[in-house]
Amino acid sequence: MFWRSRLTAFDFQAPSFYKKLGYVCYGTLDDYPPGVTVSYFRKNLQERTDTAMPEPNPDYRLSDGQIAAFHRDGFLAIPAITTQEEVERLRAIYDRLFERRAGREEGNQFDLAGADEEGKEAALPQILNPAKYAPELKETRFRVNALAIAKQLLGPNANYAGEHAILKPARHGAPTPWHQDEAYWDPGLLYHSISVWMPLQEATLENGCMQFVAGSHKLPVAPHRSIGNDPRVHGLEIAADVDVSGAVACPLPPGGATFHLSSTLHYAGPNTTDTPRRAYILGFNTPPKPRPVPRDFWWQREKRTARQERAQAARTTAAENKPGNVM
Ligand SMILES: O=C(O)CCC(=O)C(=O)O
Repeated sequence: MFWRSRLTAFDFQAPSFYKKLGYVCYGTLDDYPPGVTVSYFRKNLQERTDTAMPEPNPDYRLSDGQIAAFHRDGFLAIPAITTQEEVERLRAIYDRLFERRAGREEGNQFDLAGADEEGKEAALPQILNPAKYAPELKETRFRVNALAIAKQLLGPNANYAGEHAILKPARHGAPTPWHQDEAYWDPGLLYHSISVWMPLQEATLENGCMQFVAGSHKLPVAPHRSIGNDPRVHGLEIAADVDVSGAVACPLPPGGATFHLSSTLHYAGPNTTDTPRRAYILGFNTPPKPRPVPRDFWWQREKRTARQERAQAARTTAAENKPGNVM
């Protein structure tokens, strides 16, 4: 979209200054007032999709260049996907969910990078499906704009596929090791899927911004294992020799976003700063299809986590408490 800017400048207002800024003079009036020339300028202003603070906009558009870069590299970063007002509101909800340990009993809040023992501070706390515990998260500009972008990147059938929140506590938030998201998922399915990662404060190299290996989305899913090769840990790390020397770090302002495919190799460093690093992540996909030849993700069978145990116990209690269930 173009906007037209117009301005008027007298001689003593240095019209040459406006020419340097790209304004075109389309007329002058001499002796107005006597002895003074007035110049009329205009300029077309192009809306900047890279810095606009988007309102909820189901028609939000990436540029052709951004879409091509995403398909070439397997990731993309933009400086704004929602407003600063919304970031502040989300940050308050986010902190409340972690403080009250929302989802812990159901196995939906746990330590992604540790054995998740009760009473031990988590190194990398994660909440799966935070909107289950704060339904207001379903009504955000972030969600509307992320879906609009997902449709451009994956096609019109793309839809919401889940969400999570990963907190790196101040000073001791653990790194999120190099991994491909698909290593967590069903090895029998063919995915066409993206994650939209939004920081709720500035994301920097020092507090754990996202980093990606460009082009890695074209590689198959590499062997993974639980972090530290400890099957009690939910989080995965790549267990193959991969070259990450050319990784691209994506620092972002609050409310910016990165997009990556489920096979793109990525990492986020530890948080060495005095403030928490909060990331809120939405997933989108087109309906997954069965793979002609299923893969073997043996690392999934090895896991024995406290989170799985809590989830199983919660399912058993729910089944026992179902109306009509006589013990
Ligand atoms: O926020 C992080 O530390 C890592 C996020 C991540 O791995 C993801 O969104 O896939």
